[in-house]
Amino acid sequence: MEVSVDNHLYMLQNDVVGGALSDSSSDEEEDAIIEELVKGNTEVESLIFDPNDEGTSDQWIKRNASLVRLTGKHPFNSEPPVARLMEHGFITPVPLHYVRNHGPVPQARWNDWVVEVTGQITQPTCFTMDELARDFPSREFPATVVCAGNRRKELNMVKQSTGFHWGAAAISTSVWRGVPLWSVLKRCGIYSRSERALHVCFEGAEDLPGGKYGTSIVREVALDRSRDIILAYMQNGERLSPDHGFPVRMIIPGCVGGCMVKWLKRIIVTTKESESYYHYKENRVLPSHVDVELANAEGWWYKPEYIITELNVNSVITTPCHDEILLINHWTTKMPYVLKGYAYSGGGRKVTRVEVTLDDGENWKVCTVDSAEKPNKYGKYWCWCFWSLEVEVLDLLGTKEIAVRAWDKALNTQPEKLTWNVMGMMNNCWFRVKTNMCKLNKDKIGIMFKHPTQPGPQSGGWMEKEKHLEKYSEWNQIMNESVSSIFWKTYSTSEVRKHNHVDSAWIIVHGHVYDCTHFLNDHPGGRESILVNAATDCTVVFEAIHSGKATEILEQYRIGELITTATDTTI
Ligand code: HEM
Ligand SMILES: Nc1nc2c(c(=O)[nH]1)N[C@H]1C(S)=C(S)[C@@H](COP(=O)(O)O)O[C@H]1N2
Ligand SMILES: [Mo]
Repeated sequence: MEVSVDNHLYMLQNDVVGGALSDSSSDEEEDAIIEELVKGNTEVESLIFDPNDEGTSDQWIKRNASLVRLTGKHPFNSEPPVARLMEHGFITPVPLHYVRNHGPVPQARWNDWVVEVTGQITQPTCFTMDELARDFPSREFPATVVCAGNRRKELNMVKQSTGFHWGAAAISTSVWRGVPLWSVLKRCGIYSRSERALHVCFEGAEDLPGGKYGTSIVREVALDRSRDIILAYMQNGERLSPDHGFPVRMIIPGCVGGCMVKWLKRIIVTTKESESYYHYKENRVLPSHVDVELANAEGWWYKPEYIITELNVNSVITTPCHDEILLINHWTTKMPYVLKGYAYSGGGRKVTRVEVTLDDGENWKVCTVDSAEKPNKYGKYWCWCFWSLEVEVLDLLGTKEIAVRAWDKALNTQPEKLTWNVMGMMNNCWFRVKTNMCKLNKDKIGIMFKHPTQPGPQSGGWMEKEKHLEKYSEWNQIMNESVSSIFWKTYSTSEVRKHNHVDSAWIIVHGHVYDCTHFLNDHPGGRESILVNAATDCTVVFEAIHSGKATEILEQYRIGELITTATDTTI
């Protein structure tokens, strides 16, 4: 029953999108259709002042409460529940768009924002927002934004990387409007054939622990009209929202989200690539044997060949969803079941094939692929697509695992096994959903589906179970705790609670007490992320964010053990 209702919705959605944006429709028709899609979508996802933002520098921003927070209260990094993301189909409502913020959101105003274009150009210029919006022709088109860390939690289950736990929903699609980058650079007189001006750097507005957020692309890419690179000031028909870069951000279709600088303040044309800390320390895939120490010792961060620009081909199963139960009985075994998900690739390469295996790669079934967008005039595709495959419930009964892989126009496909890398980037191994038989009651059985992970601190994926079994036994843990309380000073919860400010910031992790005061200014996540959690137990969120390296550093700040007494808990 549930299966068929769900299918029906999906069909409706794709009829509208697929039919509407097919090759035959005119530009006006397309505009009208995009408008309809956007309108239908934004109304259903509400925005509120989230209590989680209270006391942080983002408390002025309204957000959607269903987003899953991946780094605690602050900074705001979140993804939508994947089922909810898929419900909306091709265009993601802005409130549900995943968010990746390295720090506080700048409180910007349209009227006094300027974008400075500077460096190796003949006419350095500062543009106001009105000038950008009025004095240049604009382009509007749908483009999918994906974080290079999408699906990182699967890698983290093998070994924690330096990145936090993205699930499979660090991806969203919007209709963006903005000024083509080439036209801005041309207006400012970028040298046409010069050895000097090789890179175009972008810089954001926030002050972060590592300085300004910034990255760069090479001049040829920046000026390549087939790439549709824009300075975007509208998303889904409205001005940008604070979390997505208001008033203006870069959109570099087909590339990783990390290239698309938000709250854009400066464009610098230079002989050298971006010198931002974030350009070097993020958005790279280093070889598997390289950890933080080796990367520092041997300068791996600075080897240009490991930088990520274009997205790789990827696909994910979204139906069945995690923990979905499919009832098995005399009738249902003969019924069809429709597997579904999304797929994308980078560089404008179309997803040309999606395949599902029910026997660990022995045989592959070819899925139906719905590419809702029309390619640009250079034949490039900037958006995700949706795939589906009808199987019989009986087929699902006979398998332990459903896996998916996609192919793109260049015949790139996804690897069977994951490739661990220190920053946990670009995971695109086959997405595997496990099936478990379960007894629902005396005479009812079902298949329960398990996704590899659940995003952020949420537990439940099949990879997490495997990891948990490997970890120390409960007995060891109890022993450790009782032994350490003999050697360490002990503190009550009410004592710890007093240390919640800049001059004394304590935290509790796994029942140990840490004084982080002297680490505040060195913290790669910023001092605010510790301060908003000071004096509380942040075990779950600490574990979900940090690498082994961070755990080592944390130990230097241990001052004692927490004791919980009956009186304490009633305070
Ligand atoms: C003394 C205590 C702490 C230490 C030693 C520490 C250490 C680190 C380190 C080394 C990183 C870089 C990533 C990595 O190597 O894992 C990091 C990032 C981060 N930490 Fe902490 N941390 C501490 C406490 C906290 C607390 C209490 C929170 C909040 C619950 C927090 C939130 C974050 C965030 C949000 C990031 C940034 C993640 C990103 O933007 O990529 N940290 N921390
Ligand atoms: N100024 C600035 N730009 C930024 C970031 C940031 O923290 N600051 N994060 C980057 C990363 S890593 C990603 S994945 C995308 C996310 O865009 P979104 O939050 O609109 O989804 O923005 C990029 N641009
Ligand atoms: Mo990202």
